[in-house]
Amino acid sequence: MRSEHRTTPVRSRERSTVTSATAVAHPNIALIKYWGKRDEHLVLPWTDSLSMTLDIFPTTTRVRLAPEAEHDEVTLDGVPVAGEARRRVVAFLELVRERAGLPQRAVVETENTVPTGAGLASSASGFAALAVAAASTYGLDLDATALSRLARRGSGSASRSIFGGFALWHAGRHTGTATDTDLSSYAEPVPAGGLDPALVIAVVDAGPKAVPSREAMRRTVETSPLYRPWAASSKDDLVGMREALRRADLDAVGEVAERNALGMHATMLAARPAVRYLSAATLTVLDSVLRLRRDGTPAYATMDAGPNVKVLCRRADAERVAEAVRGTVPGCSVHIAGPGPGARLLNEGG
Ligand code: 2P0
Repeated sequence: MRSEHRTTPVRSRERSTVTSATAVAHPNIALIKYWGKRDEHLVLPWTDSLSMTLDIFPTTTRVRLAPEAEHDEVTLDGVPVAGEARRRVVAFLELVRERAGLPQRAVVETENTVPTGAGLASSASGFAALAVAAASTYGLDLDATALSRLARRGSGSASRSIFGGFALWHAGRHTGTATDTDLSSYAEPVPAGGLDPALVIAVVDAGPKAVPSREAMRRTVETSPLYRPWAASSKDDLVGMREALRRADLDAVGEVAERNALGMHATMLAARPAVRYLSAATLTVLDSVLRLRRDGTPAYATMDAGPNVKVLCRRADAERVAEAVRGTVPGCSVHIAGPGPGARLLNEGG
């Protein structure tokens, strides 16, 4: 079902469209995971999720109107994008054009600094930046909540990258009209004052993933006997996570995040056929996290749709954690991230 409603006022095209706009957004790492959609077209998840937006690996996207063009042109790091990736960007632009009532095609130029397709959430920063830049270029006057809903339609996790720091993405109402459910699913910031966290990102493999997360999610929901129990326990995890953030209790945040991520991977391992993103190198890094904890350094692991490991720790311990992780896997690159900013417009040309 198409959602043709307008979520916020749309300015007249004469007054507010610009020739081009550029936006920057950062990836986010979920501490309570999003895994599984109840509506693929509207990108509505089964569960709430909660993430930290990073201060590294920004994506910068420029959207320029191309009045004479018959097709959209999409490039990533200067190279034309084809196939499924292009189809998703064009479908997103169609949604924006439909809401704006403006048929013009666009040139979309994206510069990514995160290894694409490595389970490091490049689609989150990518569609958050695209949502902000495209909304501006096509003259949609959207507040942050509406931008979060719009970014969600490109990629679920992008709804969270609209915001800096910690963000909670509401699964939204499960009943009602498509309009009701669409409006009820968006991200919002979560206060976490007093916490001074870092995520140490161990990239053990920067290559593209074997199974796209979209397909892996679908297979998990449809075939894994562990999916429903995990989704139910994730509700409790979110309650625990919010309480731990409120208390600025890093150990509690880490414990909940680690069990939520391991549970998500358990759902995939039980899917038919199994989806296994965790590699031998992943387990080696997980062992080093256990050793750190045993030796008295609070460090907790989370993994996404890939073999790379993100280790939550105190900012003050980040260098030591990075050092411990770096030595464990040959060729592993390690990055330290803190909480980063929300998506924003860089300029408006025209
Ligand atoms: C997350 N992941 O919460 C989870 C944990 C991966 C594992 O969001 O189909 O690229 O575009 O909505 O957002 C990856 O999924 O999926 C993801 P779509 P997305 O960060």
